[in-house]
Amino acid sequence: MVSDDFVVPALVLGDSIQTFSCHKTMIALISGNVSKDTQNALQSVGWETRLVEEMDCNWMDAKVGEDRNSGLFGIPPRKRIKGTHTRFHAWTYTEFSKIIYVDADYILMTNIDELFQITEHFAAVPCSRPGVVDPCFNAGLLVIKPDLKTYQEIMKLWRETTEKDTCPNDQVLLNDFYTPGGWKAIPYAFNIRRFVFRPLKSFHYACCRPQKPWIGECRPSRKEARAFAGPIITVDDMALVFWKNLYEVLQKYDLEDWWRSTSFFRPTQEFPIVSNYTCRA
Ligand SMILES: [Mn+2]
Repeated sequence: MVSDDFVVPALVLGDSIQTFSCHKTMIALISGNVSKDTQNALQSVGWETRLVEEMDCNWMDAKVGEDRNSGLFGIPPRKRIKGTHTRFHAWTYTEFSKIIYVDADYILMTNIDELFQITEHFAAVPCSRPGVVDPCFNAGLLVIKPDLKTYQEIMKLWRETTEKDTCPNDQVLLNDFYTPGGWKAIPYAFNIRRFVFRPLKSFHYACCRPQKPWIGECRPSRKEARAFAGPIITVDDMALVFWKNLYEVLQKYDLEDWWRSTSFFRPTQEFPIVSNYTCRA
């Protein structure tokens, strides 16, 4: 996390890990821009916060001493997502034999501890749904064997690619590093995006369907969210699941006062007299 924006999904994620996993070591990588209040909120659901250097294409451009947006594969500055490469720090945590890295916008729907049993050094979930041939993996869930040499090689490839042309985003870079044949593909159920798939072991609120619930214009009232008991048919139902979980988290970890002090709190939507949750298709 490189700002306070992703604290909301990180709380829901943390609670889902506490609920389903037998492994309770949860580390949130945070940059110096994350406020103390946000850190406290993260810690209250069980995250250990580790302060790390924020890394992204702007960071690398500064290192090579030039702006590489204009390269053949250049990403316009507005399209660059801040802090994306910060996840690379996970490779340096060699005190662990295995790490499951997940984005903050990911939640568990069941236990996924079996991923710790993977013997390969690196595993991920294909970019596209089963049946679509797409030789790429999504970087939102990565099973990593931490290794300093690998970390240095990834950083070297990043720098060289940037110097040659332009800064690749983190997912493109990792695909370049591990492809072909360098990654173990794990089932789609471990990183489901954009549609509802079974088994629903997890869900990743990746760009853009459904819209990331915590930044969307609409949200269900607390009453509506609490009343939702399934079934999960569409991605809109997954947005409802998100809110149901978040409202529960605020109670369970005593975060209500914190929530009300943030810009995320929208009383007219959360406690409406008449329901105005019209976002569901
Ligand atoms: Mn994501």
